[in-house]
Amino acid sequence: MAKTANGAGGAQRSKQLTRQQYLDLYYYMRLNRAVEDTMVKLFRQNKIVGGLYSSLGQEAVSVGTAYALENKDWLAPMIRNIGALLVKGVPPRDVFMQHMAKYDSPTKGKDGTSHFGDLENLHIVSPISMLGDLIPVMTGVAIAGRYLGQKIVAMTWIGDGGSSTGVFHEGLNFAAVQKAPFVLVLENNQWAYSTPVRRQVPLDNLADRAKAYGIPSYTVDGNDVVAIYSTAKEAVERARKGQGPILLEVKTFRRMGHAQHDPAEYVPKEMRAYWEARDPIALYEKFLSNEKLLDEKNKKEIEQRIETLLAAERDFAENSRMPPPEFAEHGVYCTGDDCHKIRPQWERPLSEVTPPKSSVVAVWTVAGFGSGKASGGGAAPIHFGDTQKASNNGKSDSEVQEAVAETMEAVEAKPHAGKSNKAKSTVKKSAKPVVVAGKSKAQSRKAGR
Ligand SMILES: Cc1ncc(C[n+]2csc(CCOP(=O)(O)OP(=O)(O)O)c2C)c(N)n1
Ligand SMILES: [Mg+2]
Repeated sequence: MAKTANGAGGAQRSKQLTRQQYLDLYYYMRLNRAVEDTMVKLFRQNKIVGGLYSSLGQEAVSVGTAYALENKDWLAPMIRNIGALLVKGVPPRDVFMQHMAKYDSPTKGKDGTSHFGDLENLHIVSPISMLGDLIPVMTGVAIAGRYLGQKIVAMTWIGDGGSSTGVFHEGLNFAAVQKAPFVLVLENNQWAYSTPVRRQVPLDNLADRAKAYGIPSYTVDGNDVVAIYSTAKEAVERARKGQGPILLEVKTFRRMGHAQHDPAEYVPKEMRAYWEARDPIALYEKFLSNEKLLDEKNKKEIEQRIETLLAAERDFAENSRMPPPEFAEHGVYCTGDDCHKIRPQWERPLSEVTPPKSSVVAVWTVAGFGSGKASGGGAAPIHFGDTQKASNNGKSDSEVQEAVAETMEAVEAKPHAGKSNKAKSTVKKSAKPVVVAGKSKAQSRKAGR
């Protein structure tokens, strides 16, 4: 599949990569796969604490896009972007320890998946589990960089499923209107959990979503690392020049289930076979050897280098201790002396649960709300599970009802500052709601009672 530019002024020839850069792309894809293979083994040995998501067959996406960034640029990975972390400089041991919840991990064992970042050095924002939320966050990072005159670009990834969230659209619109130096990679791997993409989006190309925001987009073969790199590089340079954000759709395939627990039996065999025959690493090896950039000897050297590195990184991770139990109370909520003496106060004062004064008279009321009465006539529960008789702050039930009626009268008598006469008369004309045990009188009338 060729790269298609959608509204960016036509696809341009990519800048030529040096031999070393071609080999870097190969190294990082192989490293990405080997790191994840190692983690699958750790998972089967019950050493992985959290969820384990696979990017098998999607390595070209993470590596090709992140490789287009400079050191000063920012990225925020999603669950299938371990390759991007490796390119940015995260050592494999951090990825292992993070998933094993070890004390030396970036979050010191507080998280068992990939919720970690590095704001100081590597410029990585931690993933946010709520799909799409990284889009406005990274737009903010991009705008902040521009404000500070840093000429940085921010990048994040979103799945085909995640591209249907509201925040995807809000975030991309915001990025577009702000002309943020931001690149969004839409990783279309054909599945969102067990939902095929055609069942959730009526578009052939998800890149078309960009049209709604007046920004350019590209559709690119997600298993061709050179096409991805060269397209991402164009997008990054364009964003850096101040020409605004770009959406980059990469079409690929999720070869494993959503996570380790999911055998993905819902995926048609033919579909799997089609994509397995297009393995991005095998395709790239073929390209490199055709171009005489890689021979068997180089390949062996790279394999050896990765094997040696990961053996050491895995050893380090396995030998790291688990966090001490008392560490559980550190870094959460607050660290002051009285922190952990805080006790919840479930009981709420009546004023807090009484409807606020409003210039708009309610046309219906929730039975018992603010009156201390539940619809059955008993004490209204203030919190779920709290069925004890409420004390109503020392007031009897009839006193409470009087207080509510007084409040409503006060609302009606109140001059409506800033409102037109018309608005005032509307309020005056409307029926005064009288709270009865079950429904307001207005509701009772409507119900014909
Ligand atoms: C807003 C939101 N809704 C639902 C979820 C639960 N969830 C996590 S991953 C996932 C599927 C995501 O599919 P897709 O965006 O295509 O990414 P992929 O897993 O294919 O990489 C869902 C529904 C979530 N994390 N956030
Ligand atoms: Mg998907």
